[in-house]
Amino acid sequence: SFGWDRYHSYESIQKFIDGIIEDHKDVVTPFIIGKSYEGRDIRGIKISYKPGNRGIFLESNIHAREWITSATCTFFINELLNSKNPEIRNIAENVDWYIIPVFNVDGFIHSHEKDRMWRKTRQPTTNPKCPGTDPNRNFDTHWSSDEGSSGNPCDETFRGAAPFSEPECKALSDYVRSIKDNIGVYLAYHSYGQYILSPYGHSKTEFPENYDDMLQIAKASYDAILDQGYGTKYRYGSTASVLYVASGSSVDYAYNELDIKIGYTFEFRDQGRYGFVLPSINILPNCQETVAAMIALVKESKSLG
Ligand code: 0X9
Ligand code: ZN
Repeated sequence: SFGWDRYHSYESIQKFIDGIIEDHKDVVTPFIIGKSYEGRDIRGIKISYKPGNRGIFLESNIHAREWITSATCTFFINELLNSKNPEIRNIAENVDWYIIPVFNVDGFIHSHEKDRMWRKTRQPTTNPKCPGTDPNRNFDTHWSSDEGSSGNPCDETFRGAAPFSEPECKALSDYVRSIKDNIGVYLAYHSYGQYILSPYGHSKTEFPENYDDMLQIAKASYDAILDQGYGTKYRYGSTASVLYVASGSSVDYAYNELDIKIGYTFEFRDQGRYGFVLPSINILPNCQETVAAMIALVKESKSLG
């Protein structure tokens, strides 16, 4: 059966999602944003307990090898629907959650079946030896900025031949645009490094006009993670100032082009000892820390209005 003691295959995660949809028909609505390059459906679920809630959008596993992200995302879904903890009930019932547990489906399967360290999509490029584009550099915002992405198909941060050359990214953009008036927060789950990153990714010297608000919310999440008692320390701030320059990401796209004015990239455990190949003993603690971070994030962003 499905559990959080190990990592699961794509098929197993799909079955988990099917079960969730079946068991919670009254509050869960499945959606499909489109198809991957290899023709698979990119699936998500909307969790809504009542009309009129503001929405939070959450994508996970845009990078194929970051398995801890979909493990944590499925745990979070399960908590939203089944937990009796009043703080979790509060964020489940007073927010509309739009969640895509495995965004880069082709890459995820490739990472499971062929190459554990695969990051990108699977669409061919101009170089037959180097397929795949970094989907988190393919969004149409500061897309050609040289420092924040690569023009070389053999690089891990290849931006693609054009903005939205990847059907997955185009589908995500179209879908989020269609619901953007309901969305107050855009979240992306990544690993690793233990960071809570806000826009911008494209510049170290420019900051969003509401950067202070985003720092305040990030700090609340940081505190909540530390409070879990595992000694897990995150760092927070803008992507470019605390991590590195990265342009054309989904979170920056949502911020700059879709007017979703709160956005974070969560970089989960660890800080490099195991990196992307995080031992499964970490899954549950990472899940607990993330649920605490989500509770704090919702609370703090509400207090800002
Ligand atoms: O480089 C990335 O895409 C992310 N790090 S990762 O190691 N998971 O690949 C950071 C994304 C930063 N996000 C923004 N530019 N907003
Ligand atoms: Zn990533």
